[in-house]
Amino acid sequence: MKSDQLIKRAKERIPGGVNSPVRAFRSVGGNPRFMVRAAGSRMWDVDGNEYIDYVASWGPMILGHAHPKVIAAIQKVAESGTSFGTATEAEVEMAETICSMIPSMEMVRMVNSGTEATMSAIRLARAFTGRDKIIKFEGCYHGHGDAFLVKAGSGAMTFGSPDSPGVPASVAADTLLASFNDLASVDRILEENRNEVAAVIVEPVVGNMGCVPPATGFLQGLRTLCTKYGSLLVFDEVMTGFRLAPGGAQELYGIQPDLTTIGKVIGGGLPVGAYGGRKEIMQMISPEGPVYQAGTLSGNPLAMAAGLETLNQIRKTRSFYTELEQKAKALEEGIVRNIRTVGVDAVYQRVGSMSTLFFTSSPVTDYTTALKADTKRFALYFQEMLKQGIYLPPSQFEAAFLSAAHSEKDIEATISANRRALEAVARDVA
Ligand code: KE4
Repeated sequence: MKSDQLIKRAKERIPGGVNSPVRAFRSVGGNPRFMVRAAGSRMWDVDGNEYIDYVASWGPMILGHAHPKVIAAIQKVAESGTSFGTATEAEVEMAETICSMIPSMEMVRMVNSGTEATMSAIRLARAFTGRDKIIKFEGCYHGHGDAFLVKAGSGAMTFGSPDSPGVPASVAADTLLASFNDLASVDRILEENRNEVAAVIVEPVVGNMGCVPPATGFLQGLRTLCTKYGSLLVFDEVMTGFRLAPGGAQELYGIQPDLTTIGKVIGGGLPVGAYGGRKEIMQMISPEGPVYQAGTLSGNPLAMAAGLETLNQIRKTRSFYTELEQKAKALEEGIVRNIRTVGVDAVYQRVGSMSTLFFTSSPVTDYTTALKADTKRFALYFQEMLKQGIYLPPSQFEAAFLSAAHSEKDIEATISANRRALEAVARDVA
């Protein structure tokens, strides 16, 4: 297949043949498929194979691929130039839109990736509090900034390198690790490092161990502990922002973080990230304040156009999230029915339109229970689904995403493919 020839060429010049590790199919086997086109819920590879897509470019494509209005917005703006390196009106519009949808973000700064957003948010939290340490959770992923590659999730977890070489011990020493859904672990670390922890950063709904919801009271508990110990609560909503509700997970769970990082959806598929929060904190950012952060293409016209149109499409459809929830629920009911009928050890976890099918017998609530999942069975399941034209994230430790473009027919086809794939796993186990 052309994909097989392309990966050979790619590996000559690109590490692993990919520009982001999770695309490499390393943990699921076989060669990655090279895509050439996508529209709505579908993608096509270089060999003409068609797929129903549940990666959605790892979250951004919540409207579906190549939404006509988004494409038109990019085309229109591109004709007037692609980047000026100056202030533009679209950036003001984007900032006002984000702040109106996520009220805890009184001010916001655009950057070019989720990694830049989280790196900047942590630098700002350290400056604001005058403290150096941060707390993150095992299995959470906040991009590839040095401070976060400590027991990180996503690709780092997939390839068994949660603590990447190249991160100086001195940097890693300032990153303290707590367990997700375990408030006592957070309280203990804050107490042992009293007045030294600048921030607690968390994926309010974890996507990067696979989908792991917060236990009741966990997020509120984090809010209370951060206030008690004078640490900032940073919600990393790069994945959950605008995905779970117009105001992200913080709206869904009613929690007010001090800083929030976002990305993905607000770029409509173009490179983007942003961080923001309370005005008194954000005013420390250069040139208003002394905390330096910059970016050649931050707030660039094309990403602003794609992102603004995406957000406009979401906001103009009053039933946007209700319809997404109905489809996601129907898919969940079908898959849960299949798990029961086929009788495999698998657990389906979902929040809104993000979900993961774990090959394990008990609920996944944290890093330890996530690691119990059988990645070999997941690999077999992934390949069986791929054969049937269903494109899932190629890792047990990732979330799958539904878009507004997925039809009831897509859902039915996915449920039948899931049944056959689970039967293949059951046969393999027998
Ligand atoms: P980027 O630097 O990849 O734009 O964003 C980093 C990031 C930060 N925070 C959260 C919660 C994230 O999920 C991410 C990136 N997500 C992964 C998918 N698990 C991106 C896919 C990839 O690495 O190729």
